[in-house]
Amino acid sequence: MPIAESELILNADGSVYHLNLLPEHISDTIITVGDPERVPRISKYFDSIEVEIAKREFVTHTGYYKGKRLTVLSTGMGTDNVEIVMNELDALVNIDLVSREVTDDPISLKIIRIGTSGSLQESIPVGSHLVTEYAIGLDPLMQFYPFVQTGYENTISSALQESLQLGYQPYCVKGSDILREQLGKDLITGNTLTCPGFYAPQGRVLRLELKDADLVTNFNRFKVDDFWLTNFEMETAGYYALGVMLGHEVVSLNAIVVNRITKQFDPNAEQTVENLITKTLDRLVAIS
Ligand code: R1P
Ligand code: URA
Repeated sequence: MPIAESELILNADGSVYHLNLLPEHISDTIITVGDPERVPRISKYFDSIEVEIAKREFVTHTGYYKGKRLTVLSTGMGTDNVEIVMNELDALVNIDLVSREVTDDPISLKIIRIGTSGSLQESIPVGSHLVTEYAIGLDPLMQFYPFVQTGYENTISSALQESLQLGYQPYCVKGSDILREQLGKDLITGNTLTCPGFYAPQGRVLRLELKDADLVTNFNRFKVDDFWLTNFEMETAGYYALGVMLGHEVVSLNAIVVNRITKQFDPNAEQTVENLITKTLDRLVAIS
C-alpha cells in the first residue's frame, strides 16, 4: 500500500518535507549536531562538499573527508526535532519516494550525534568527552511509539520514576555497542539523561522556581547497583529509541561544557567541541 500524501509529505521536487533532501543527498554515515552553525565547523574539514541544503534549522552538508563520504546535518534542539530527523532520514533510505512503498531490504544508517552536554557528577569535568551507553528520556516522545524496553532498561526507568516521583515512566534505551566501541574508545562512558527543556527540566532557576528544588541533587545521587547518571542534554534518548525501532546504529558523543555540581562552565567550550569533532572525523575514516 502506498503511503498517503498526507502522511509522507514531499516537496514539489520530491524531497522529504522538512529536511528538503533527496536520497542521493545523504551518505549512510551521518553526523548530527544541534546547532546549524556547527555544520560548517565540521564540513570545513572535508576535502570537498557536494551538497549544501538548508531549510528551517535543518542544514545539511555532504562531502568527502579523507576519501570517506559523510553527511553532517543540524537538528535544532529537542527530541521533537529528532523525531522529524530520524523519520525523514529513514524515509530517504527505506521508502521509495516515487512509489511511496516501503522497500524490502531495510538499510541501516550510522548516525553519530556530536553535541554539548552538562555533567551531573563532580568526577566528570568540563572539557571532557563522554560517549553515551544508556540514555534515559524524561521527554514524552515514547508515549506515542510502541517502544519496548529490556528488563534492565525497565528497572532503571521505573527506579527513576519512583525517585523523582514522576507521574509517567521515563524510557531507558541503549545505544549502538559497535559505534560506542569504534568511536568512544578513550572517552568517558556514561549514561545520559535527556530532558524536555534546558531550564527547569535541568534544574536551572532564573525567575521561575522549580517544582522539585532538589532535582539536580536527585539526578546526581540516583543509583541502581552500578548504574548512575553522568550527564544531561536534550536529544540522545530520542535518537536511541528511534534508532532501535527503525534499525539504525546510533551513538551520542558529548562535549561536557558545564558541570552542575561544581558549578563550572568550560572556559574553552568551543575548543572542547572542536576536539571532539576532529577526533570523531578521524575515527570515522578508520571504520568501514
Ligand atoms: C542546549 O544548549 C542544546 O545543547 C545540547 C542540548 O542537547 C541542546 O540541544 O546539544 P547541542 O549542542 O547539540 O545543541
Ligand atoms: N546542553 C544541555 O542541554 N545542558 C547543559 O547543561 C549543557 C548543554
